[in-house]
Amino acid sequence: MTTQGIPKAFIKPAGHNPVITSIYTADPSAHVWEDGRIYIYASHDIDPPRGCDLMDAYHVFSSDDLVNWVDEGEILHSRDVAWGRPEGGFMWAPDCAYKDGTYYFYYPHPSGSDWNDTWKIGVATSDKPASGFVDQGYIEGLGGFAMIDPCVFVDDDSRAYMYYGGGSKCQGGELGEDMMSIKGSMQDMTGLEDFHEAAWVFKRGGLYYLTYADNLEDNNRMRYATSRHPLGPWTYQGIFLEPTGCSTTHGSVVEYKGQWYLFYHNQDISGHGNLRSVCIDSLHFNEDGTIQTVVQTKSSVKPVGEAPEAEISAYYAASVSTTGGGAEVTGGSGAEAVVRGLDAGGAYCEFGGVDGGSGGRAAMYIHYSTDEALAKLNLTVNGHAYTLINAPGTGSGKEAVGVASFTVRLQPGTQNTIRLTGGHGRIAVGGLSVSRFEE
Ligand code: FUB
Repeated sequence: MTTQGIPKAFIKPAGHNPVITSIYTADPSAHVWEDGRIYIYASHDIDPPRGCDLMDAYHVFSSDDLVNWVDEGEILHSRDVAWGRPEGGFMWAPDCAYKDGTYYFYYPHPSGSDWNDTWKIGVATSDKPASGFVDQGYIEGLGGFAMIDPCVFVDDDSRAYMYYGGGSKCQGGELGEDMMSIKGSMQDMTGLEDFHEAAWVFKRGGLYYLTYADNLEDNNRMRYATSRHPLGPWTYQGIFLEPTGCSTTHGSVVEYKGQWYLFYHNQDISGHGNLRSVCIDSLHFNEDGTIQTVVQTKSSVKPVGEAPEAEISAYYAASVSTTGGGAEVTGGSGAEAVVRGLDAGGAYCEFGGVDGGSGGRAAMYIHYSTDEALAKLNLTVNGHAYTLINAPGTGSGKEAVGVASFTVRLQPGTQNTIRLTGGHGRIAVGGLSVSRFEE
């Protein structure tokens, strides 16, 4: 094992859509918090896909420049929800709000095996934006229809409003001071045309906007309506995101560093409607406050400001001693060494003695190359198998210029073992950078 030759931080030269590539993420709710960073709260599609029922957990991603995103790790899993569906899964589109030092994470989840009739809005809280969330139960007294896709909007006067809905019905109501109860009752949001799901509310220049997915079969679009009051009545305004190629659509509109953006998902990496990926594009308003149709780009948005380089705690280079089960090392014994043959059964690349510091979250940056359009790796940490990690194509060059990242929890000390096995396609692994989070 070596900690020599730590590669320079891997800043992407320009933006790309999708912006999150290492795992499949959907339903992005973006927020700018007091630390000036922007955070995406996303749901997680499970590979291989099987509908939306297996969606098991949420990840948070943060950025200073909209181009370089840090996977902050998993913040809540269905197994952490004591009141939840016994079989787990169904961790659908979430949102997060901040009030008086506490982050409130809202997520839809069924409380029973009969998932479609038992939706609840769960709440988990933390004093940090991207870790430490603990489930607090669900909001009592709601029910009666598909209560999915909660969105919480906190107004300038600190009053907070919750919206949710699926199956053509959208409701909104004011949250109590505790952010976990409803003042009065939820009411129907009127004036929306062809509402399907994915409500999102924001405010600009005194005008409230409610965006949502419509019902266009297998090709949902995003529509919006406006109002002078956070709970409507709403005036329908039109479509502002045409089909993305994915059967579902879901997004959030946010201002960051003086410009407006739409966060949404598509299926460009996978070609599969249940393996979605988060994208960002610019959003522009007309002088009368209406929204221009968002242009979906491959290049995403330009970086806004400087992003600090990733701080790498240690780098573990691939070598003969990291190789097993029939995998082989090529490229010599130095920084150019790569482990190949991981696509063969039983082959692996294993980094032992990985330093977890005092224990806790650490980002794994896997340096790789692949001439496949999309290769995949299995990541196992201390015997625990995580999700498949995507490794998008890097071309036929031999250098490990690709970086796939995933944040896990490490044990304190140097007894951590990270094992990579093939998940799909030819892939060469050059090394592993580990970046521990300061908790
Ligand atoms: O991701 C699961 C569901 O698909 C969401 O709750 C909907 O908005 C749709 O994106």
